[in-house]
Amino acid sequence: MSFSPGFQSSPLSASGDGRRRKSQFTFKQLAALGSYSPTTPLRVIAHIDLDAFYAQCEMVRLGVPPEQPLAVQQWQGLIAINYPARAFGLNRHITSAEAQKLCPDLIMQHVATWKEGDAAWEYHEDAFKNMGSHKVSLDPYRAQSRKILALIKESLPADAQRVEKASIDEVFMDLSAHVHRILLERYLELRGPPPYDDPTENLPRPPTSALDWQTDHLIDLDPQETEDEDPDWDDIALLVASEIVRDVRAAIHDKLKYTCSAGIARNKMIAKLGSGYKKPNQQTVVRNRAVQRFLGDMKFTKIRNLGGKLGDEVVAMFNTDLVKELLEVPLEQLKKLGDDTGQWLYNTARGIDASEVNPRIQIKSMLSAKSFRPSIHSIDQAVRWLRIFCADIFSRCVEEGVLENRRRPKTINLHHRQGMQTRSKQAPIPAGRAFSEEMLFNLAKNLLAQVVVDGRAWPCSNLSLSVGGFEDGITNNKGIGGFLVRGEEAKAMKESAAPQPGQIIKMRSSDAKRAKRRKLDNATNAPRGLHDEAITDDPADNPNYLQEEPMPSDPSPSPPSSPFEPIVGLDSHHHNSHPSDPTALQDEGNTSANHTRNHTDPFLFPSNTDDLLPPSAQPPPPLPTDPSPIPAPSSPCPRCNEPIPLAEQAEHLDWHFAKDLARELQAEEASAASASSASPAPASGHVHGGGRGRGGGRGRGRPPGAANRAKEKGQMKLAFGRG
Ligand code: DCP
Ligand code: CA
Repeated sequence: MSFSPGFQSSPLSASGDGRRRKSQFTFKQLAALGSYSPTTPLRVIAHIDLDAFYAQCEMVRLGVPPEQPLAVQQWQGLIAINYPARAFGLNRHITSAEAQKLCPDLIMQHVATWKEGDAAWEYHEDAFKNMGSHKVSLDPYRAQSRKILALIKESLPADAQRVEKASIDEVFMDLSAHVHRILLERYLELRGPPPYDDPTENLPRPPTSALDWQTDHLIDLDPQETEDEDPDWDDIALLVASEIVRDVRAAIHDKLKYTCSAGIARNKMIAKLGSGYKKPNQQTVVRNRAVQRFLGDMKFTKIRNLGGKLGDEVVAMFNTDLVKELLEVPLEQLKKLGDDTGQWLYNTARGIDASEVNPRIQIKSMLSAKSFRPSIHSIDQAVRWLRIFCADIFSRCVEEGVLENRRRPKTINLHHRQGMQTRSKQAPIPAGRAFSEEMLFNLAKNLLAQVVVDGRAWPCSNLSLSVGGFEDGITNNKGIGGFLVRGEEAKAMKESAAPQPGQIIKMRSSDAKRAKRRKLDNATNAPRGLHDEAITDDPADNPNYLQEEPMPSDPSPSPPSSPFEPIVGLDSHHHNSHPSDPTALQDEGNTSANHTRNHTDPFLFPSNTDDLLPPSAQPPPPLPTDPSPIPAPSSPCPRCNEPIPLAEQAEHLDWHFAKDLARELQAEEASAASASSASPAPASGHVHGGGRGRGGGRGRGRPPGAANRAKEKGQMKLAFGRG
């Protein structure tokens, strides 16, 4: 590299005649564009957001013309409203009945649902009446999302694309390398080499011809800038990017019939704000010289990662929600939120965001959940929901490539809510065998058995199943390593084992650290893995990521806010509220159910399995000491000989069954621990094998003595049999 003080680059300022002789950008910055440098000022990022996405999915599926008002219904609420319907004042906060009044022509299409016990989702006409027995399926929308993503990738050069799926209907594209290529093709003067071989030399000025932004929305320039100023290469780069985006959007519309909106800017944050600026079916360019004005009047709570708790914290701390006022807060003050968060906020307010578009962000976990109103009261019901959760999760795992062993989850978690208490159970997914829905189902049932054996499982107001710890490129042929799951299993079992009575719910320090790290990731915008459709740390940031909870009419409390950071050690037998607390027993309606069980004290199950009454209307079961004038008909339990009311026998047997299972698991754990130094056991001997035998139906359907069979070595996995 040569250097001559006499030939230094011209400064950024205007020359004597008021016009720059050279670009303010250097050859080096241009080259950095070709290699996706996140810091070059020439960088070009686009964000695409589908308009009224679920509504468009239904319009395309049903062949509805573009001007027809349509909304997607979930139970009694609306979750997506197309733009023709929005013209009638419809929004997500009104009910389906109100919507119909405002817009009599409205087509309301209910989302597809899984019906309790079914193995496939469907569009059920009466789904809206059946919130208690149906669960929403987002599969149809995920399928469309995949098609759109594939088309976007196809529309861009294979060797110069970076596309990140940001949610079910959003993608980021780093167009830098693509734009760099086009710039060099179109403008010979950019091909270099730089004068004196010095990459810090400024580029020549671009031609002064007016830029044709076509129908793009251009954000007004910052107050100190004027449109008279000739464009520089950053403007040209954005212009080229906007052409690319226009073509991508046209392809999506021509081939798949979807409209979308886009934002084009120098980074992800501004691009995303840009795509929401004008909707539907439009694109907005935020030139570098317009960023300050664009952000200034904005509420920072609209910015990515500031929509939730962090945003609230910032508002509370600095008493404003405007970017412009945040600009006046010194960095030191912002650092009261933590060094990294403060620095991130400082940059964000100035439109600085070097976060990368990451095409490899991958799903880390998947959740399938259901809140029950009314609560469910039996293993039968819970198992029917587990069947759906497993079908749901399995189909999503297939999309992730489990069948080809491209990716595979390592753990399965069950979260169970009873009254105020949430319990989590975790097990490893054995690595050495084929991944199947049946295997998931068996693992899930065994986790449920552990919850049941701990007692006080019913009534249950929320159940969710998740798989996590996805790993890449696991093959079936793992050799001896494939059998080394026993130690892992033993560890997971240990973690999920019931604590001693009185043990309090607590977070392990490693969980606390993870939580802290997550918060930081959020704040620093570090690329994170997705939890399926990116279940976020703060669901408020991304309502569309949730599976079941965002419906406006769902009065259920939300599931554990972060089911993927299981709170270990919370499997207490004891209710975490005092029994006299009326709210503690709200689902039970009877305090007599609140007692613990042990071997000397014959237990009773709190729920009544009388199928003739809805669970919430069922009377509580009598206690043995209950001076009830008409004793319920009972017969001795074949296991413990205690008199058990007939209606409760099935559940009573379940309890024995689950208890046996837990005992076996503990024995397995102990033997695994002692055998850990010995040669590994074959995979077929695993506790969590699944699908290896003849388990019967559960409870009532199970012949007497079925519970005893569970005690046979290696049969615990069959706890509730198939289906
Ligand atoms: N969604 C949901 N519940 C919410 C918010 C969204 O189920 N509370 C679903 C339905 C939406 C999809 O996620 O169609 C995408 O969410 P968006 O926020 O992007 O909203 P739309 O795509 O519907 O509309 P817009 O045109 O404003 O992007
Ligand atoms: Ca959208």
